[in-house]
Amino acid sequence: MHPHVGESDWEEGLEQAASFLKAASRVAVLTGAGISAESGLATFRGQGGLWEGQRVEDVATPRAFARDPRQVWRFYNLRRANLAEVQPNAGHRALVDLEQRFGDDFALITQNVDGLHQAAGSVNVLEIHGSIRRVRCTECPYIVERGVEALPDLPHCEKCNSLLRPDVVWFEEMLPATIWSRAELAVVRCQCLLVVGTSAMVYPAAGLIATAHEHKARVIEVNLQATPATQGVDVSLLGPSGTVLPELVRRVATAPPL
Ligand code: BV8
Ligand code: ZN
Repeated sequence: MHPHVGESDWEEGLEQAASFLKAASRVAVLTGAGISAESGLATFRGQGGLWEGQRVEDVATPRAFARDPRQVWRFYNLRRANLAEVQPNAGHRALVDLEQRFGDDFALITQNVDGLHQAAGSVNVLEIHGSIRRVRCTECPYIVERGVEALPDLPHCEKCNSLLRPDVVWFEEMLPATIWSRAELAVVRCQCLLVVGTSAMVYPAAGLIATAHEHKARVIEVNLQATPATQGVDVSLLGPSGTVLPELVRRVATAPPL
């Protein structure tokens, strides 16, 4: 099913996007919840951005956790349970193929905390908002992978018995400095930034698109619909990433690497 743009502009858009990727020696990718939608995971804006009638921005905050840690853990334990039921989709897998073509000159920057890129086989993944597959202690340096196994309603640290929290970045919290600076560097040094399945509303992540422009990189957007970033991108491919990305990567893969 080709997205609703005219046959010719669709073909032209794909060819132009493929030519930007083929001309690049370094590529960076920025993904959002949209790339996991076809795996069956809800997006933020998809649910109208609401949780138990509250704005996600009000549940995923240190203040909300201090006020009602049970409610915040209900939010994350449900997302972990949903994650246990899903698999990466063709969009995730296409980015694995793209990474194979660019090797170390490739960085996958994700806002997603679902770990599906790594589950698909992606290697150089920068989780700028953390992961719900990890938990960390609110008091001691204890941090551990717990995958998607069910957790108690209010998990406690096995070292110091303090409250555990999901190892994610909440609103009004700083992003992990090392991972963020590696993400910024990858965008500053790339010739092409591929932006997939993000509403480009949350900062500083969305700011990476402007950073790419400032450094004369080509920007390709893949989304079901236009976003605040669409006006500024070089090519906007409107369609489901699980369909668009395999087609785009197929066209890049045919050309010999630079
Ligand atoms: C911070 C982890 C310093 C937790 C997340 C500048 C301007 C305005 C506001 C700010 C600013 N700077 C800072 C802020 C405040 C805030 C912010 O950006 N607020 C927004 C709401 C305006 N940023 C912060 O708080 C950041 N920290 O700045 O610290 C500070 C300190 C004190 C006080 C102030 C500042 C921290 C931000 C990170 C928060 N954590 N996630 C968790 O996941 O629970 S953000 C979370 O929401 C996601 O990680 C992601 O980043 C965002 C959701 O966006 P998307 O992933 O894009 O998903 P969405 O549903 O919105 O869109 C899906 C898209 O996919 C749609 O476009 C849809 O069309 C498309 N789609 C759907 N299906 C498909 C598809 N596309 C293709 N194929 C499909 N099949
Ligand atoms: Zn502890």
